[in-house]
Amino acid sequence: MIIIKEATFIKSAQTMDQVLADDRSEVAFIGRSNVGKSSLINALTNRKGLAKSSSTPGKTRLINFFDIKFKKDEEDFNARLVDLPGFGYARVSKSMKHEWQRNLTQFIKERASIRLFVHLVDSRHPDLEIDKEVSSYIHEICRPDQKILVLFTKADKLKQKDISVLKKIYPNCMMVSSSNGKGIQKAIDSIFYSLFGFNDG
Ligand SMILES: Nc1nc2c(ncn2[C@@H]2O[C@H](COP(=O)(O)OP(=O)(O)O)[C@@H](O)[C@H]2O)c(=O)[nH]1
Ligand SMILES: [Mg+2]
Repeated sequence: MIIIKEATFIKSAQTMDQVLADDRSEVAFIGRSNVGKSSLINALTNRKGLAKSSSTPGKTRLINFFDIKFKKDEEDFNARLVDLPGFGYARVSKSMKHEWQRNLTQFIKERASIRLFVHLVDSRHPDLEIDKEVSSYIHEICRPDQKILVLFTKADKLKQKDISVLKKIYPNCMMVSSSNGKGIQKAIDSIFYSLFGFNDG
């Protein structure tokens, strides 16, 4: 079993010169405001207040860094979770062309240590234009040493028939719920194997 045994908030970078040195394997979380990013980071790390979750979208903080330690078979593996608030929003909104949004795009494109992009999509609204744009963007910039994982959030809100419909359209989709824990262990495993390259399964 793989667990995240340590998780520490390191800092929120407001400007690009505040970002951490890229010295560990990183997981970049991308998704529109309110999709459940902070809640998922808390669920994955099993730390309730680690990432601040709220129903009001926070747009001031730019990039949040959390250092984590996985444990598998008595061995420790260091990694970092990078929360990118409002990334998708920044990309598609014409009215938001501030410099930091260009910087954010540049960060995502040029950050050497990102090994995995986790794109969060609300399972109740899987076909939003903003998510299509984000998806095509990350596929466009994704390097050979990087992977992309799509997680459908808030699975607890779906009825059985909604789940069947989603699975028909996205046969291998991973659904998670930070509320009831569904899919969380699978997501941890998937993130771990993407970062550290063991054979999955
Ligand atoms: N039912 C349900 N609600 C969730 C889940 N994850 C997050 N939420 C709620 O959705 C809202 C936004 O969550 P948050 O994690 O702050 O989203 P963020 O803006 O993407 O960081 C909050 O009111 C959460 O309580 C989930 O798995 N199930
Ligand atoms: Mg958040």
